[in-house]
Amino acid sequence: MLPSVSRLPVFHEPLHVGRPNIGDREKLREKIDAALDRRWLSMGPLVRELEEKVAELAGTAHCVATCNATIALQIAARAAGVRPGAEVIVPAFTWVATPHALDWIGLTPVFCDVDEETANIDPRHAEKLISPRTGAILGVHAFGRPCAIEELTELADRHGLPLLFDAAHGIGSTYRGRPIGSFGDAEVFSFHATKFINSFEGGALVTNDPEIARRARAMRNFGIDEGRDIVSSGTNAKMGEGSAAMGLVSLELIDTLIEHNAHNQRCYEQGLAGVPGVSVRQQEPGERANHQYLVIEVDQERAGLHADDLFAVLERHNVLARRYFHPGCHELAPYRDRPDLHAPLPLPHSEALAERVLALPTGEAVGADEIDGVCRIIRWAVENGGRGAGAGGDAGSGARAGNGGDGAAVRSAHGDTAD
Ligand code: T4K
Repeated sequence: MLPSVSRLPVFHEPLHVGRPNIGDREKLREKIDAALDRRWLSMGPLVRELEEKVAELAGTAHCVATCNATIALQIAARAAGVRPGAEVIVPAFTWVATPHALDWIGLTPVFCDVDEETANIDPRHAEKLISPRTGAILGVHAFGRPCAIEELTELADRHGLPLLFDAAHGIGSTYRGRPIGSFGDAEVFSFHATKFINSFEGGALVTNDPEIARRARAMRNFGIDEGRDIVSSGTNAKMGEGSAAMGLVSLELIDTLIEHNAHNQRCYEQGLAGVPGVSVRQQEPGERANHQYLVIEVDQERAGLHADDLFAVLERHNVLARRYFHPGCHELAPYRDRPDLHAPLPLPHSEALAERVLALPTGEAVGADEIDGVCRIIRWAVENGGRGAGAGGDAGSGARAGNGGDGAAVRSAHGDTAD
C-alpha cells in the first residue's frame, strides 16, 4: 500500500542552500592540466590572473588572493595597522567568521546593532561604541547588500579609525554605482564553495592602498616580501593554482549567475505573493545586486509560525534551508559569556532580525520548478499554522503533531492530485 501523500517529501533529493555553481568543466580541466604541466601548484600564473580579474571587477588597484576570507580578514586588520589588542566594532548579525577572525588574532570584536532594513551595521550605534580602546570599524555587506558606506566612512575619518569591510557576500554588487570592494581601507571577498563565485575555498583582499597591499602580500607568505626578505610576522594564506583555476572559470559566469539568481528572486516573490507574514528580503534600490543569497523573513505574528517551524516543515520535504544568521554572534559562544563585547545590552534589531530570517536555495542548481515546490510548501505551512512542524522533523511526526500533514494539505504543497 502506498504511504499517504502526507508522508512523502515534495523533493526526493535534498535541495541545499549553498549548492556550488560549477562553471565550464573543460576549461577548468585545461587550466589545471596546464598548472600540472608547469609543475607550479601554488601562487603561480593562475593566482596572478585571478588577482588581476578580481581587482578589475572591484575597481581597485590591488588584489591579494588568499586561501579563504577568514584569514584575509585577519591580514586586512594587520595590514591596515589595527593596534594589537584593540577593539573592533562589528555587526552582531553576521556569520561567526567575522568576529572569530578578529578574536583569533587577539582583537576584541565589539558587537554593534544593525539596521533591520539593510541587515547591516547601524552607523549611529557604531558611533556610541567608539572609545579610546577602539582600533577599527569592520562593516559587513550582509547578503551582498552594501553597508551605509558613506556614513561609516565619515565616522571612521572623524575618529581616525581604519575602516574595513567584510565583503564575503559582496562581489558583483554596487554602492552608488561603484563596485563593492573599492571602499574603506580594504575589503575582503570570499570564494568559498557556497559562494556564487567560488574557488573551492578562497578569498581575496582588495584595496587601493599600495602600502596595505604590499604588507598583505608579505603577511600572506610568512612575512616574506617580494625581495625574499622577511619584513614582518606573517601566516600562510596562499592560494593554490587549482583554486585559482576554479575561481577564474567561476568568474566568467558572474553575469549569467546574477541574472539567473535575480530571476529566481522574482520566482520566489511571485510564489510567495499573498502569503501572510512571509516576505523576500530586498536588495538596495537603484544598485546592482549580486543576489547570491535568497533570504525570506517570517513574521511570526502574521504568519502564525516561527521561522524555526518553517525550517522544520521545509526539512521534512528535503529543503535544507539555512538560518543565516541566527542567533546573532553576541549570543554565540564564546561571545555570549562576555557582556563587555556589546554595550548596551541587548541588540534589539539584530535579535529581531535573526528571529525572522531563513535562507532558501538559489543558484544554478535551482530553477522555477524547484522554487514553485518550495513556495508551495511555505504557503501550505502558513495556511496550516505550522502544524506538522513539530518535534522529530520527519513526515510521520509532522502528521502526528496536529495532523497538519493530512493528504489534502500536502497535496497542495506538491501540486499533486493523486494519493
Ligand atoms: N564573512 C561572512 C559574512 C561570511 O558569510 C563568511 C562565510 C566569511 C566571512 C568567511 O568566509 P570563508 O573563510 O569561508 O571564505 C557557510 C560557509 O562555510 C561559509 O563560507 C559562509 N560564510 C557561510 C555563510 O556559510 P555553512 O556551515 O552553512 O556551510 P556548509 O559547508 O555547511 O555548506 C552549506 C550547504 O552548502 C551544505 O549543507 C550543502 C551545500 N554545499 C556545501 C559545500 C561546502 C554543497 O552542496 N557543496 C559543497 O561543496 O557555512
